[in-house]
Amino acid sequence: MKIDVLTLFPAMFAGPLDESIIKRAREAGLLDLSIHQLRDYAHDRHRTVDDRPFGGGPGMLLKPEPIFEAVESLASDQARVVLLSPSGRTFDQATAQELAKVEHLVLVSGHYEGFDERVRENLADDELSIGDYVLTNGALPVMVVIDAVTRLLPGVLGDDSSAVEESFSHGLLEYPQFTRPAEFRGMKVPEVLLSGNHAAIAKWRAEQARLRTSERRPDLL
Ligand code: JF5
Repeated sequence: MKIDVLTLFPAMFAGPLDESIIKRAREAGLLDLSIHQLRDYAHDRHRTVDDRPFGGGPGMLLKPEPIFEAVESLASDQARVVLLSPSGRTFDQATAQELAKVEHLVLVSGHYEGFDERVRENLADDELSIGDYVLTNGALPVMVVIDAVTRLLPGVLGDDSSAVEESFSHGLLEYPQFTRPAEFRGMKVPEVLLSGNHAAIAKWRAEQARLRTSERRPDLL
């Protein structure tokens, strides 16, 4: 998969995407990632990327011209162009799976009060939020999407981790898990997990997953 990122803060991307599984995916040629400075597509003396909103109001907006020029120069015909901002629909695992099927993604990081509406209406295919909070810019949300999508690309995860994916996809939170020692500072592992009774263990885990989900994430039930 090819991913192009448009951002005012390319330096934020050095580090998180150069470690662990994403690093290996890039080295293996499974992910071809390029980070582009949006300001490089502004051609006035000060390389202006923002301006004040028509009609007044607080803050600045990203101007349409640099974003249009950048996306038009980067996007192939089969590219999916996605904006990241708090106004998007909420990114989730199902969306990650959809995006993982696409050949080419162009991810545009929001900033300031956001995008000129014409970017949304005539350039972007989709607008995603990673949750109901406000960040200083969309670089972290872009990295979240890259991470969630890349681990779903064929060949990126080993077989062990793929199994974890399966257990998450039953739609409940994970049941409590323990490893050795069986007792640590007086804190004991539940007896059933040491019993060797596989039917009882499966029943306990199912109950615990359901209980935890109803307490923490009733919206998932
Ligand atoms: C941003 C205008 C983009 O804050 C976010 C965000 C939160 N969830 N998902 C994205 O993005 C930065 C802020 C203001 C556009």
